[in-house]
Amino acid sequence: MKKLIFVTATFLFSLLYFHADAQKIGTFGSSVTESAGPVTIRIPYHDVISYLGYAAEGTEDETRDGKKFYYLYVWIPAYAPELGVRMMSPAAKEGVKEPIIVSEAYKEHEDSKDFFDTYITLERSDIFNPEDVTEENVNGANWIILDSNDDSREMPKQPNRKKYNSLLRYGNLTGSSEALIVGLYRIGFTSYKKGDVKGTFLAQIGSPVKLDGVAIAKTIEELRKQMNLPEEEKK
Ligand SMILES: [Ca+2]
Repeated sequence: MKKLIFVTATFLFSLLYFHADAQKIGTFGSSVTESAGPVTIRIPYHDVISYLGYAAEGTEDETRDGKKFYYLYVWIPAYAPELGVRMMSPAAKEGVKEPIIVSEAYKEHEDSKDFFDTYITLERSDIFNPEDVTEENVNGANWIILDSNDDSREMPKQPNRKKYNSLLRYGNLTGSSEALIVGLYRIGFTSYKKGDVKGTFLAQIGSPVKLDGVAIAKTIEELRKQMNLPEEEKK
């Protein structure tokens, strides 16, 4: 009971905290909930990996339906019952725990106040073996959009006080849909609005089970490095 009271108090405190400062992000809760009286809390993900990035004009990976898409590649090395993906702009660092992957673009624009209305997708490729993760294969891969989200009320407000940050949970943790199989995934991020996307962002991937060997990177070269695969020969 003591633990429950503590959790409830922490939850209520975090609500106040969010209200006081929109630029902080709380723990990343899974689909599994626990009720303590009138308060229902989400059980936090066991593993959370964070990525700090910066999106700017001319750095997009692809234009889809007039929207400039940026991708983060994710290698899932073991069956995952659920994955949570959330994204906020501008990036918040306070309270974000290791492991944090800090992109070069972020390091260069760390102090930028720019932000954008985020929109995320979780996509799965037809690449299921680590050896097949090559630039050529990834460029020719077929991608299926598993889920997407524009605005989540669970996320902190943006500096303009709008709740335009994004969050999604995908999997069968609560028995609703399919689990995530081993393979290459990507998170697509863009702005709800068409046109230029500019600003810092924090992207997080949460898993309810320990996922050793999960790799997240902006490029396939970086991803291969994290997966302990040899460097590809430049053609
Ligand atoms: Ca949005």
